[in-house]
This record gives sequence, C-alpha cells and structure tokens, in this order.
Amino acid sequence: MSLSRRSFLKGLGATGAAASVIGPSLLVSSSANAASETEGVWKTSGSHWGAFRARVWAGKVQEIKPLEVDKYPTEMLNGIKGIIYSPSRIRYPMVRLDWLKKHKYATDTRGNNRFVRVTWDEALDLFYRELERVQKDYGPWALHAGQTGWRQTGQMHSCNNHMQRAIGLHGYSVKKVGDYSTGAGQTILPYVLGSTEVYAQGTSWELILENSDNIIIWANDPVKNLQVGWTCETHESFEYLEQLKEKVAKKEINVISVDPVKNKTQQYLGNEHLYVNPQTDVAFMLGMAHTLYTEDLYDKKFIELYCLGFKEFVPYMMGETKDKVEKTPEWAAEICGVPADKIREFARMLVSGRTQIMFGWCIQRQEHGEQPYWMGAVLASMIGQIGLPGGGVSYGHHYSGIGVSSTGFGAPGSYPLNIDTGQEPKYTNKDYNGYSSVIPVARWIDCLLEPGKKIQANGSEVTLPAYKMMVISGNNPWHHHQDRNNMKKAFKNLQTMVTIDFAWTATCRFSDIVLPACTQFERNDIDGYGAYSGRGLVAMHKLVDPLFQSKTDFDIMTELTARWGRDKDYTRGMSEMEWVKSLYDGCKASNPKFNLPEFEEFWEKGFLDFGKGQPWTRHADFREDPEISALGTPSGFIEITSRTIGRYGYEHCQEHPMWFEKSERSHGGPGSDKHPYWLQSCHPDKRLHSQMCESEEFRATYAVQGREPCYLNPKDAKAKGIKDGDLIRVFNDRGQLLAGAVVSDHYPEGVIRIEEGAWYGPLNEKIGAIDTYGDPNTLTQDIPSSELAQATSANTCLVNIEKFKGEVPPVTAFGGPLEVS
Ligand SMILES: Nc1nc2c(c(=O)[nH]1)N[C@H]1C(S)=C(S)[C@@H](COP(=O)(O)OP(=O)(O)OC[C@H]3O[C@@H](n4cnc5c(=O)[nH]c(N)nc54)[C@H](O)[C@@H]3O)O[C@H]1N2
Ligand SMILES: Nc1nc2c(c(=O)[nH]1)N[C@H]1C(S)=C(S)[C@@H](COP(=O)(O)OP(=O)(O)OC[C@H]3O[C@@H](n4cnc5c(=O)[nH]c(N)nc54)[C@H](O)[C@@H]3O)O[C@H]1N2
Ligand SMILES: [Mo]
Repeated sequence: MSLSRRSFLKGLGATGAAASVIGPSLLVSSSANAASETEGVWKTSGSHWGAFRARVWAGKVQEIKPLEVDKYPTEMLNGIKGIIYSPSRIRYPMVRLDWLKKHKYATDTRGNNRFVRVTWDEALDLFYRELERVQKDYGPWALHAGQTGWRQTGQMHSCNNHMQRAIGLHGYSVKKVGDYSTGAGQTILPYVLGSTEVYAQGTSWELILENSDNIIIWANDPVKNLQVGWTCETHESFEYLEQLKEKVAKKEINVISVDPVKNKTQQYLGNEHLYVNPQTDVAFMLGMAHTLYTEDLYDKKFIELYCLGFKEFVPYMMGETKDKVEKTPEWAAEICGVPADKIREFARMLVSGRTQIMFGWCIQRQEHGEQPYWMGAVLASMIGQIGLPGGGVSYGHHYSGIGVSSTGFGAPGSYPLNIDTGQEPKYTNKDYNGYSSVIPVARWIDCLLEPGKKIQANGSEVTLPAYKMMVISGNNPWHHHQDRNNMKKAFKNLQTMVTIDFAWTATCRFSDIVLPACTQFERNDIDGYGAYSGRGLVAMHKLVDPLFQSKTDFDIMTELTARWGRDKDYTRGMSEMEWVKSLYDGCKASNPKFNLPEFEEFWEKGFLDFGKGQPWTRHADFREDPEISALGTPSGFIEITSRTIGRYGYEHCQEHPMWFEKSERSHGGPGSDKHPYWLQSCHPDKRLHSQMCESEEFRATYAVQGREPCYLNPKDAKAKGIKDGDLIRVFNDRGQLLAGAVVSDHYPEGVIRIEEGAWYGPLNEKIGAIDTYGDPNTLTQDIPSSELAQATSANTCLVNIEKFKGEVPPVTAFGGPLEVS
C-alpha cells in the first residue's frame, strides 16, 4: 500500500505536491510543455474532471495533463489512466450462469457473480429475446428503462440517450421523474420560489465578492464538490474561492460554515465554523426566524411586497397552531445543539449587512428534505435581500460552476434521446395495465417489493408498476440506491437485468446480461466547456481504440436495433464522426455571434475559448418588478405558505415549513440509544460517485488496508478502542460493512463519514453478508423524504461501530466476475 502510494506521488512530477493541502489543486502541473520532450502524440479531451491533453504512445495513454486554460485542475485527473486500464474493466459480453442455464431466472443465486462469456451476437440476441418476451407476455409496464445517471461526458455518446432511444424504437417502458441529487429540493422550490433553483444560474461570484458582508456556507462544500462538473468542467469557480480566501484573511467578508463537520471548504477558507447537530437545521432556522420576528428585525416591506403567507406561518412559529410549541431559540437549542444566545447572535448578524446564504444539497437528501430549503427561503425573505447582488439565498453555488458568469454561448445538443417525429416503435402498445408509466426515481425498488401499491407524489397518485425487466446504462444503481439488503430482496422479483457499462460494478454482479461499453477515452466526441459559463468547446479526441471486446454505446445499440430492422432509424444513417460534425454544425449555426470556425479547424485545434461572461444577479428582475417579472409560483410571489401543498393534505410536508422529528437522529434523537452514530455519506473527494473507485493506484492513495475510509472523531475512536488505520465494522439492523478508520477532529462526536460511491463488495450473495470494501449504502435507509418529493433520504441513517476482530475477508468488490467456462 505505502509502496504504491510512494510510486504514485513520484509519478506526479515535481511541482506543487507539497503546496497543495487543499484543493483542486496544484498536484497536477498545468504546463503542457513536455509534449516535445517525450514520445507519442498529444490529443485533447474533456471529462467531468476537466479538459486535458493526453500523450498517447504505442497504443496506450501514457500521461495526462490539464489543458492550459484550467488554472485549478483537480488531482482526480491522476485517476483517469486507472479507469482505462482497470482490472475491473468489462472485457467481454457476459451472461449470468444460472440465469442462462436454470429455469425461472434463478433469482435465488443472483449476485453470486458467476458468469459465462458469450459472443456479441449471442448476448444481443438474448437481450432482444428478452425485450420481445416482456412486450409480448406483459406490456410496457414490465420494462423499466428509465434510470439514468452520470454517464461520461461527450454529447454524441451520451449513453443514457443511446439506450433510451434504442429501447424507444422497440416499445414503451417505465420512466422516472426527479433525480438523486436534488429530489426534495427540485420538487419543493418551484412551489416556493417558482423554479427548481438548484439547477438555475446563480448570482455571479464577482458580485458576491464585491457586495456581500456575510456569506453563510450552509451544508455546503464547494471546494470539494466543484472539482467535478456535469459537462466538461472548467474549475473557474476556484478563482473566486481563492479571492474569497483572501477576503476572509483580511476580514473583508465574514464567512460562516454551518455544518456538523469542518469540511474541505472550511479548512481551505479558514473561516468560522458553526457546529449544528445533523438533520436539525430547520429547528435552528426556526429559532433564528423567531428572533428576527420578536426583536422586530425582519424586513416587513419585503415580506409585504414580495411574499405570500407570512401571516399563516407566524402562528406556527409562535406556538399557536399545529404542535403548539413556541419555536424560541431555547427550544431550537435543545434540538440543534447551538446555544440559544448564539442563535440570537447569528440571527442579528444575518441582518447586520448584505448576507448571501449558500445551501448545498446534502441536507435535502434526508427525511423531510423539503423543509430546510423552504425554511431557508423564509429566512432569506425575512432578511429581505433576495434579488440584491451578494444577498439572498442560493441553492447551487457548489455545483458545476454555477455562479461563474455566462458568455451566452449555447452548448452543442446531444444525440437525440427520443425517436424521431413520425416514427413508431415496433410495439405500439401503450396500455400500462393501470400502473403508472412514470415513477419518482428513488421508488424503483418499492415497485419490485410492492407492485401495485399506490403512493402519493407531488400532488398525484402513482401506482407502482410490477416491472419484470430493467435495462441500465450510464448509471450504477448498486451504488446510487439505498439499503443493499433490501435491494437483494427486491431483486428476487426481477426476471432480467441488462447492464451496459465499461466497469464491472456491483450492478453488473446483480445483472443477468452484461455488455462491455468502451470508455469516453475510446471514442470521438464533442462537449461544451463550462456547464453554466459557456466558456468554450472541447473536441474529445479518441485516445485509444476500444479495449478488449468493448464497443461504443452507439455501436452496441446500432447492432441491437438491427435485430428488428430499425438500425437506420436509430443512427439516421450517420457514422460517429458524421454525428460529431453535425452536432458541431448545429451549434455553430445557433451561435452566430461567436463566429465558430469550420469543423475541421475546430477538431484540429481541439479547443475553443470564448473568454468570460457578464456578471448577473439572480432574482434582480423580480425585485425590480414583482408583477412583470413574477415568479413561477401559483401566486407569482415567494410562497411562505403554499395553498397548493396545503390542499394535498400530506402529513410530512404541510402548507408551510415545519420541524419534523426524524425516524433516526443522533445526539439524543430517535434510535440513537442503540445506534449512536450518524453516518453521513457525502460526495467523495477523490471520485465521482462510484466512478474512479476502480482506478487502482489512485484508490491506493486514500484506501486504508485496502478498504474505504471511515472518518471519525478521536473521542469516539478512543471509546471503542479504535486507532487510526484500524479495520472497523460499521453496522446497524440493515447491514454491515468493513472500513478503514481515519481518526480526525474535523468530525464531531457522534458523526462519522463514509463517502458515497465506494464499490459494494459483499462477501457472498446472501442477505446480510458483510460488505468487504465499505459501501455506505449497505447501511442507509430506503425511505422517502415525504409524500411530496418521494426523494432519497440517504443521510437519515444511524449506525454503530466496533474494531473488527476475527479473520479479515478479502475485498471482493473489484476485478470483475468469476468467469465460469
Ligand atoms: N448514500 C448516498 N447515496 C447516494 C448519494 C449520497 O449522497 N449518499 N448521492 C446520490 C447522487 S446525488 C447521485 S447523482 C447518484 C449518482 O449515481 P450514478 O449516476 O449511478 O453514479 P456513478 O457512479 O456516476 O455511475 C455511473 C455509471 O455509469 C457508467 N458509465 C459512465 N459512462 C458511461 C458510458 O459512456 N457508457 C456506459 N454504458 N456506461 C457508462 C460508469 O462506469 C458508472 O458505473 O448517487 C446517489 N447516491
Ligand atoms: N468531488 C466530487 N464532487 C461532486 C460529486 C462527486 O461525486 N465528487 N458529485 C456531484 C453531485 S452529483 C452532486 S449531487 C453534488 C452534491 O453536493 P452536496 O449534496 O451539497 O454534497 P455533500 O458533499 O454530500 O454535502 C455537503 C455538506 O453538507 C454537510 N451536511 C450534511 N448533512 C448536513 C446537515 O444535516 N446539516 C448541515 N448543516 N450540514 C450537513 C456535509 O457535512 C457536507 O460538508 O456534488 C457534485 N460534486
Ligand atoms: Mo448528484
């Protein structure tokens, strides 16, 4: 382990390694001048981790350097080679042995990882046979092809689109609404602020740095999370974070992190940290609102001009309605752990100058995850600065460069998701047999366990479809969903699972047909540079040919659709490069102001830079004139009370924001006597979810005894006899896993972290088997946020820990299937 860590560091080159404690960092040198010094050719590409140039020699990617324009590259670029050359690559089409040879789909042994190698033709014939069987024997309700996720970058090869377009040419199927990222937030905020907010462009950093007196970084870790982006990431935000750091040092801006943990951003900025008990932010905010109200510090004019329903909310806060408890700072202090005086002081500080509140997304990935965002909007309304530069509330400044000014450049379109107008699928049956055709994304396991069940979702009733078959491409549900043992139960009711991926993830292990796609580095593509800034355009040159028997998703789906004679409809008769050029030409035509060169010139250059955009303030137009620029809410105003939600009559999301106790909560809350530690499964610092976990050398730089790290407080460690570097068992009534202890005082007592995306490696397929690598979703709860969003509540999870004793099982997560001849 330590040996590979050393050789890894050596490979990084001389610059920066010591200087970079934090950050998308200086770990990777940003000069590309080595090109002439070494053999091979340099090719341009882009990724979720940024744009880069790769030196290719002897048919192999030798080294990777960030593009010169990226001033803050992430060290995750060092993990890319390990994705391409991972021992966990899917090499050949594989079919699960028992599914192939036994009757009734052999669901009892699903997950035993025993697979046989088949030819491409055999695999695609089986895939087609299953599509036919499901459409003929059941109907569109029996196929779920809706789950999507973090497919690699590149608009032409966007694999979710490829899979859904191909399946769409065969027949109809079950689709999803919402996502795991912001399920609760994107559902509640349209009722309150008129848009999802989470994915909207935010006030520009320039204006925030210029105008804010206070910035509250609430449940938010931008320094960690801005390392990756949905399209090819620019890392431009880090320029502003660097300036913010200077302003914090000079005391020009008062930054406060509200977080149970001293996170990477707080460590980087060196700002004040306000500790809050996990999952209690709504109580904390209610205590602050109470202070602003009773001390007459809130902006009455703003509430009157721009908001609706404050009058109905106040009696709740004052203890006259609902639970009849007055939400005093003393009441809040008991729950959130912040002393009452500190709550008052914090509330007064919020109105002492221009205050920008910046929420992250983790607190809405919890039970009642709708409430903190709604209450945050109420608090911001009481402060009265929504629509002012450097004031108000934002819900996305940590994501994909939101807040970097936009040039106005419109990124290229992607490979068409839907089948073309006028086309019909082979099977036109649209009869869903009384089931819903669209489900809330996180409820797909419930469908398998309780088919036919009726649930409430965002004002509608959903009947969970009894689907029998699932097709997965570009996402990893055996990473992203909660409660592995519950999933194992549910998967007994699934007849056929087809997965298309380049890495042998746990999802492949639990599938029946597995098809090897190639990585983005093995195909040609085009992508926008800067999801929100419109900074430029990247040519993604194929670096090497597809490894083993892998193929592009495009080729796989062309061959699949050929089985029912629809391949020409699928491809429109165009090749990969014809598609890339056509996406470029479309983009050139729709951006006349940018004078794009001809395709050949762009492709040769590899990169076009459009410079910086114009600063902008979110909701300034609404503030200017709330009638003409009304919000998208039913009333056009900020809805502190929502009549629409009130009419739904839900128990866990009522007409205004409220404090609800959680089913599991640490620090004296429900369940904490038996399982005293709150497990937060935050987004990984050195991965993109489960992507790059398969990158061996890179994983070795953070793994502990080959296992995923579990961070915990020194006192908790001591109480359990655990030392830094020990193997520990983390468990609750849902499951158990092995992890490596990292003792750190950045974590408070009672809070532990295992980052999401750690590959699931069960010792065997049995329910309850220990996970040998450390996937936190072995332990999380699969419960909805509420009847409104039905979103994931991964962060409502208590566990216990102990030092691991006994024989240490090997890690089973990596290295592919057990190939049976
Ligand atoms: N406990 C817990 N769970 C969580 C979260 C949490 O905070 N805590 N976060 C949730 C969130 S916000 C998200 S967004 C989800 C993420 O969930 P996912 O999007 O499912 O996660 P990824 O690991 O990015 O999975 C992408 C998969 O697609 C494959 N892939 C990538 N590109 C291609 C391609 O071009 N072709 C093919 N065929 N396959 C490809 C990758 O190899 C990988 O297996 O996880 C959710 N789960
Ligand atoms: N490096 C990296 N960056 C990523 C991703 C990745 O996988 N890797 N994934 C991307 C994606 S898909 C998404 S959705 C975003 C996720 O973005 P987020 O969901 O915002 O990210 P997290 O890191 O899970 O959590 C942010 C902070 O919330 C704090 N927190 C958790 N619970 C509470 C609470 O109850 N109260 C308070 N006050 N704070 C709390 C955590 O301690 C942490 O510091 O990140 C994106 N960026
Ligand atoms: Mo996400």
